[in-house]
Amino acid sequence: MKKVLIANRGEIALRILRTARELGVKTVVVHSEADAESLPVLLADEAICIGPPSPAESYLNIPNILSAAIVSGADAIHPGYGFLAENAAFAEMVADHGIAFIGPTPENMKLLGDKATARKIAREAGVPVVPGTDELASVEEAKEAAQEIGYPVILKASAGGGGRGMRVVHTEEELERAVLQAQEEARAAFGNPAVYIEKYIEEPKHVEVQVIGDGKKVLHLFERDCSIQRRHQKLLEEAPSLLPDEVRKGLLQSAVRLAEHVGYVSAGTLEFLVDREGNYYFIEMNTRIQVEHPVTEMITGLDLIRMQFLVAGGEPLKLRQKDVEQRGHAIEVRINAEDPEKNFRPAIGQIETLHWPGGPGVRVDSHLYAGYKVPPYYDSLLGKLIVWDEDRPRAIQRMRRALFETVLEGPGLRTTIPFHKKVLDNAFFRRGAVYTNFVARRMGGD
Ligand code: MV4
Repeated sequence: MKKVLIANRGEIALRILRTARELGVKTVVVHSEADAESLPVLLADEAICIGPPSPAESYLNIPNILSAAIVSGADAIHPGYGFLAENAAFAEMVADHGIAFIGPTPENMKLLGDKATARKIAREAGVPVVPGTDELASVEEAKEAAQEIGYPVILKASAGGGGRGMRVVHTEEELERAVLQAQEEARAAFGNPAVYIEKYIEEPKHVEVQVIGDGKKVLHLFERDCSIQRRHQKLLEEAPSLLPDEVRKGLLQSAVRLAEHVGYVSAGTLEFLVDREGNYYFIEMNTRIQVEHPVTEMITGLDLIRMQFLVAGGEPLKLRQKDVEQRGHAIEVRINAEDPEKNFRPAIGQIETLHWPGGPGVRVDSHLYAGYKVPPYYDSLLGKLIVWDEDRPRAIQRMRRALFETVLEGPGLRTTIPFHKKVLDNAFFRRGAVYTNFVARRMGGD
């Protein structure tokens, strides 16, 4: 692999660029007009403007991205996360042009991208799923299934995921309307009205397993707890989770079994819910590198993006599962340009004063620089602050210290830093009493 085109922006474009440079791979960064002064553009070997600020005309603009790859002579494309990262048609077109797609195969994406199909495959692979149905054929079927399962139930869009197109239903009276509305919303949002039903797991932990495959074998790189989220936007993640070892073991084995069952290639994440009795259920798989991958890198000492490059270059994974070691505890906080005092509404601005923390066990993944103007067209992530220490209490203390040092100020700029300081001081968080309703129940969120 001689030259990679990075089809993304912000901190993940910088993250990919860093590993490419260490591998001696030339970098081409595509960018919108709004990102012409971004750090990845400034650091790349080549930069190609692919369109106006709006994502549809730039980072989602397949013809322009493919043209940039051909014109620059890139022999690989890394999609990062979001945008085209899980777009099977894009991955197919990249391969059709003889360019390596650094990520899973289009088949992996098609199979696992449909949430009802992913459930079916999980069942075939003997992986526990939440009691529920495949795609609903009728409202009648929904009623019978809900009777069988017991209320509350949750309706989910097959083409949804990440919390989009979900609806909790508490009684049979509301079920019919809910099914019809969910189908309408799914058709409007995803062009696919298929919905399925699951028993609603009250107060679960949201735990996800990192895997990496080379098409022959799959390794797990342990798990992450992502329960601290607001409206399905993760805010703080940590590795490992706080589950008892026998539950963790089952979860990790299930994840590898499912990924091997589909011949999974590259990095991927299997999401599970774990109830208060320690029962774990597969709910969906993300066929991409994720924002929170650094906490896994910190407890294993591995470079996941590097592993993706090597797999995409045709190298079989050299590591065996027993070589994958886990040490200590890592925590990541997402620093967004949002105002926690104003219901997390966007609060962007120019970065006037910027001081990142450092010292032992502290990592900053951010594209910010002093004077950088945060463009309003994209997500609000300014950067991720990640810490590692020998155990969770020490990691919490280190994160509090790192946040204390961080200075990120500018006219009109507000960030989620004060929110994270409160979470780290919260007694329930400190003793690990963390479930998906943590923000709503413990932080007065919604
Ligand atoms: C669930 C659930 C409870 N029961 N499924 C699916 C997508 C993922 N990002 C969150 N999802 C959930 N699926 C069943 N059967 C709880 C969640 C969930 C959640 C749901 C509503 C509001 C906030 C949530 C935060 C994390 C997990």
